[in-house]
Amino acid sequence: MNLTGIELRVIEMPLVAPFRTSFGVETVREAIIVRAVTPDAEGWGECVSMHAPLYSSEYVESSMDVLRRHLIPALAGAGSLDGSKVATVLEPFKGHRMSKAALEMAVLDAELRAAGIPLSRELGAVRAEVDCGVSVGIMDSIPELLDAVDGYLAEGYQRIKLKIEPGWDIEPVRAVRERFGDILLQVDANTAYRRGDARLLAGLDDFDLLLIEQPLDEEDVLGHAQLAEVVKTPICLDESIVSARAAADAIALGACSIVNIKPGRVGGYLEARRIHDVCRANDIPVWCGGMLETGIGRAANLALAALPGFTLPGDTSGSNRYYAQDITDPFTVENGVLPVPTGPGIGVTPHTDALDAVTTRTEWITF
Ligand code: SMG
Ligand code: MG
Repeated sequence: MNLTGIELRVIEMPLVAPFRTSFGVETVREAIIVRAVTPDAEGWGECVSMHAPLYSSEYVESSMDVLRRHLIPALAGAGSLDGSKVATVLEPFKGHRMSKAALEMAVLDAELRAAGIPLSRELGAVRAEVDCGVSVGIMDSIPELLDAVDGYLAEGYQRIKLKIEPGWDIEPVRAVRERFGDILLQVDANTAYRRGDARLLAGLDDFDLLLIEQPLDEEDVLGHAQLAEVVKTPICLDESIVSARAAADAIALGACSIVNIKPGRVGGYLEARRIHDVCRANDIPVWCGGMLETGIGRAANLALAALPGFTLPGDTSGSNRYYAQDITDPFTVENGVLPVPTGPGIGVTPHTDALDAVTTRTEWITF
């Protein structure tokens, strides 16, 4: 497959409500939409880096820079391309996995659309719909949190994830457990704790949580293994798992018994599938994380979440949890599930008007 060129668009989408985590408050999702143009089809990708390097080291401007200056020129010089070749061509460049993932996604989507194959089939999906959970941000008060959780449960979400940080952990978890009883409940700390917090975190064992996600620093894999000796609640890793090798190492070390898979964090959907395979071979359940994606990233995440090892509900929520107006047809949660797209490639296409309305700038790079 020969590419004609690649378009990069920076978009800004207002969130329906502020989303607060241990690393900051999001009110607008700034992201990059990638369009890979070939004579036969156009493919779409979404780069999940955020406006500031707070979740991980990447951020929108670093992604734009590395894409235009290094990654896209390397692809342009690589001759005929398909999705499976992208990671190899980009391998000499260290890091920048979210940027690489967006390019791979766009090229893979173009290839699959041209061939008429859905991404879900290409990845090995076994389900037509995906169980949905929702990630609930840190709130100003417990009553406000209980209202938010109540609303999501009424919408049918099958599990609730609470964002936690020191000072917002035991009490909100206790309040949600007491008020809503036997729901599927888990927490995510986004690296907000230190090894010395093991006793405090063990206090969460009273609440029968599915998992504690990424309590310690991204690089502190050994710390997570030590924590897992003290805390009974299963440890799930997010930020630390940047590749299939990192997953295999973390599992071997006993640092996690569950893995959150985010394609952007690991360099793409093909590496995400390899992580799924490593985890499945080790009997480690996985679930699909979220990065406040537009309908483009959401569609592809649903394809991934339909693989057999995704046995826990993910952060794949309905479009209305994020955006009043998405750039694709919205995904609507019904009976706690979202449908896996069935069309070729990622199965959705952004609406030109909606995409234009949120685009703040566009760059075109000819191959
Ligand atoms: O897409 O629903 C979503 C967000 C889910 O909590 C979520 N993501 O660490 O898992 C995580 C966070 C990272 C992004 S927070 C702005
Ligand atoms: Mg997380």
